[in-house]
Amino acid sequence: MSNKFTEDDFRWMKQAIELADRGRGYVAPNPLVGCIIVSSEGNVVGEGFHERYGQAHAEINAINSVRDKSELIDATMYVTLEPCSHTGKTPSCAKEILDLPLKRIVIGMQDPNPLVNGEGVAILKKSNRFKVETGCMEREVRRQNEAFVHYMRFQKPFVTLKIAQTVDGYVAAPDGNSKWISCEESRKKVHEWRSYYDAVMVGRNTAQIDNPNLTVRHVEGRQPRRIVIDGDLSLPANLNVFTDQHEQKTIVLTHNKEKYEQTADPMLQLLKSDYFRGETVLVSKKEGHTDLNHAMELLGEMQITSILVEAGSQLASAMIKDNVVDKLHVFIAPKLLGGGTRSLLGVGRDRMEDILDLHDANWEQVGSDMLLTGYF
Ligand code: AOF
Ligand code: ZN
Repeated sequence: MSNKFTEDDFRWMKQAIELADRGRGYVAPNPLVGCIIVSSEGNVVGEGFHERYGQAHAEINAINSVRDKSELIDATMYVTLEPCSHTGKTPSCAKEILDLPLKRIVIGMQDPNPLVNGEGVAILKKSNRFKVETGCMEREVRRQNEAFVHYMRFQKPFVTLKIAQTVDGYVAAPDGNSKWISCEESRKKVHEWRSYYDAVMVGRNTAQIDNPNLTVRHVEGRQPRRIVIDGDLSLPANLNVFTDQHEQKTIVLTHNKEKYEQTADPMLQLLKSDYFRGETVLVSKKEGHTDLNHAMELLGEMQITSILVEAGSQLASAMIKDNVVDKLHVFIAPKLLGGGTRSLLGVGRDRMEDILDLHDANWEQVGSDMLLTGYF
């Protein structure tokens, strides 16, 4: 890391990152952004974050929060993401900043949005009015916006797979029951994640056997969309995800063209008493199954930037095999079953040379469980 940043810079940027995080769950498909303005005397005189999708950007909220504008003279602005150069739903932040008597602008990372992508920094630098420095705590801000960065690069959702297993690698007893392997604290954490991701995904077996709601209940937070892969489009219409109060947030992915066309006909739909008010999406078929890569492409087009997969072993394994998983969370409970359903059934690796080596792996204790987080 370059040494152009001081301990104070890190301290203020850390505060800006923490502020940005308060928008989690509410700003997608846009990024989390936080901004702190520190006076020449070293006091925080303004702060703001991107609170809701479509609303004011962090920099503008921070500027507007400054009560005595004279405090802006020779102040430093800390902003986690490069100020935007474009006029979108709001005017360009870089251009708004140009009018301020600041001395220095410290930026976490360059904006990967092709509409900005260095242009914001160029506008600020060209003015020759302030010192502009990028890359302060870049690793942390990239991680914070991992879904946004991924979505900007691939136009596909950032996919996290969650597994809750016993020490000996089982996710359900031989009778199929999986309630509960992980501890209460772990389950609470999953609800928190649900509120952060744009959507939660399961396959047909989980939808049918567990009949989950996939809602946020153990914590306060935004309800995610729910994606069910029902290749043949034959799941019973009375499942929770198809009938509860969030029914309209459910997306069904199918490769059954014939049945899909029936659901697409509004007249036929209205005749049904159990008419599903969510969305059904036709995905291509690959080796008899829903093509997962195509599914991700289509979900990306629907502006779904992040997905938490809470699938059973079949879909989880298929997703790893098809290379659509970006991040893995495994809860390991201090319990043994000795038999039942394994967490993964095979991910297409037969030789040690092909082993899937997670990077940036981290272990933490959650209640009585261990939680592994790593990246593919
Ligand atoms: C945000 N919040 O605090 C910053 C953003 O559609 P718009 O006009 O809201 O512009 C969205 C883009 O603006 C976004 O993708 C990112 O590139 C840039 N910066 N966006 O929503 C913010 N600073
Ligand atoms: Zn902006």
